[in-house]
Amino acid sequence: MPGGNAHTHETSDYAASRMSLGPRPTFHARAVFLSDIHLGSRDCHADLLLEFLRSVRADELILIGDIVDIWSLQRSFYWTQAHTDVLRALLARSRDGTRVIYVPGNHDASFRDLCPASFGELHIRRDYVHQTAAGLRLLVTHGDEFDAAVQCNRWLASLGSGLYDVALALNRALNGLRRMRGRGYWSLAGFLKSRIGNAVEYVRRFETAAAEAARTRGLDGIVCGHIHRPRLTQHDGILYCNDGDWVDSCSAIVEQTDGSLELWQWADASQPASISRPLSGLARAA
Ligand SMILES: [Mn+2]
Repeated sequence: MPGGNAHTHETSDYAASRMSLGPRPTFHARAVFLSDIHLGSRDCHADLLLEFLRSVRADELILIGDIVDIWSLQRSFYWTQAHTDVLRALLARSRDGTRVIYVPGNHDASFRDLCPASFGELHIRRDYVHQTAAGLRLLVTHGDEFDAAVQCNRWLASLGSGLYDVALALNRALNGLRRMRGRGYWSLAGFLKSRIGNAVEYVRRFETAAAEAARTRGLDGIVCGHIHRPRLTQHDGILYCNDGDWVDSCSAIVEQTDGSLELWQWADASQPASISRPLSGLARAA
């Protein structure tokens, strides 16, 4: 494994090479959903997230858990200036007119004890209902509450999480090589996840359980994170949005001012210099 400084250095160089291609215009969104940032973990792409935060303004910034990885910090302490900068950038938004909603996840579950609480325009909630400009009402929750619905085999699940850590370590090494050869970020973990049968079944069960939770509450859809699998789709008429993560896919769900929802992937291997790319869009009249 690379040392902490080496990793930070590489990430900074990569961000700098992208920034040198010219300033990006600031994009205005109605809402931005982010989760699974995992500050305090060496896999967090804090530099890429800072780039993203500098490029997007939103009326509402919705943080859906695992923002600070307290589990990882307890195992081994890892923190860089970029991690502090991300926290500062998120808190700064709550002071400059952005309504910030923070729904804690399982890796930052200690903050659940605070729910509900408000500090100016920073609101900490156990869950939340967001209404889009198109009138859709979406349940916002981290998603670890659906673990029970998908874990038919605990042994396989814990093996899966061990393998996932190995894939992330390989991912770091691979992207170090790609940077040396002038190539953009590419997600090995994402590639593997999309091709392993058991993972596909796991994701399907998770999505079904999540969509069902929204349906039970009489809502139009759900925005969640937790499984690090960015996706924007429908399950039997219920909208399922997963904003992915910032340890692997570097993705966000973005609501445009007209109410359409998009999944953005910030680091794009084929177009490393591009402004984030809408993968797919979906809008439905209320
Ligand atoms: Mn989680």
